[in-house]
Amino acid sequence: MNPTGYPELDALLPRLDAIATLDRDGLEAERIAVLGRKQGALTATMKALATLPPEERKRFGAESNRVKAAFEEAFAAREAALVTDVPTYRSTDLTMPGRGRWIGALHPVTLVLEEMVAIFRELGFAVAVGPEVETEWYNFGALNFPADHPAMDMHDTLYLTQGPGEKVLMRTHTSPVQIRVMQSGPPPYRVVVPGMVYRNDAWDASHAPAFLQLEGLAIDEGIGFIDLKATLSHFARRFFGPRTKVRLRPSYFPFTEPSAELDVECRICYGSGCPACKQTGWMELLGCGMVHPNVLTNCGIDAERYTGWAFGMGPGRTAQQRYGIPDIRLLYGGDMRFLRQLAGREGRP
Ligand code: 2NL
Repeated sequence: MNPTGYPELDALLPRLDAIATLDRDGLEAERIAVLGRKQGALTATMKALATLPPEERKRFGAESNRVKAAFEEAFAAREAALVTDVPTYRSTDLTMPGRGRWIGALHPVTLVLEEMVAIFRELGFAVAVGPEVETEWYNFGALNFPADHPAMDMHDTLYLTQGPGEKVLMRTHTSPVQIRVMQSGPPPYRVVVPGMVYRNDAWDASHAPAFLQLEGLAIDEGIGFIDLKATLSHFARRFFGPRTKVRLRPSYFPFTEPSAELDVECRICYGSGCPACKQTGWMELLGCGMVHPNVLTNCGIDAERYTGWAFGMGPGRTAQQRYGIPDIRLLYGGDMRFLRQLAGREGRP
């Protein structure tokens, strides 16, 4: 707009040009600052009109009205521009899918553990848990370990105390919990025990110093090896599928006699041989056996009257087998790109 020749009016003209740069809030503030009825800069100037001589009043009035009209036009133009420039209902694509958000998920090993526990719960097993710090007696002594068994070496076990008195250690298996169950009252017992166990092992492709274990125990009158075989074969087929081949091999543990290992047909190659099963066609699922009478006696149970079986397995190892994971560190390394592939449905965006 051209100058009016009136300094009071011309002083306002730079603000006219600046209107095109204002945002929504700035625009409203400027409208009040210039045209506001009480404090507006232009309004104040126009109020001076009354004090002027008549012909001056006419010319100044006309110029003031031109300035006012120019401001009103500029405010209206800027308001219209703001409506169409910023993303509003006009420019927003309402059909665009929302952004996916990772809300977290259970770890694949936790999912496998929960599946395993659910199968035993179907069969009437209860779940028991207990301390991760144990005495030497609960971890080894009660379980019929001979006094010089290599598992008790500093090399294999994380001891928390040294010197005289009973040693305290990180449990190397969850068996101490079953010992506590057996001490808590007379049989029958049918329990599974999930939990973390600790070994003095360095990380490598097949070892972690802390890992999950699931052990189980069934003690009653008249329980035999056939109950072990039937229950654990059922478990393997419920977990891996109804046509999964299983086999039992003789083994040795100090706390069971006889002892066995249960293998399932390799889930990767289905028996033809592959790196995951080291070309054998079989994968070791768990260790098991009839609870040694000495263990029952150690817990105050009449080993003439009661018999039973126990097992132990590693859900982390099982998860490796199921998904064909070559290195255990992939499961515990925290690389979300890897873990997301195996995460449960609830974790997906
Ligand atoms: C394995 C397999 C096993 C047990 C754990 C157990 C517990 C009590 C009594 C008898 Cl209280 N047995 N647990 C039995 C057999 C195998 O673990 O591979 N362990 C290294």
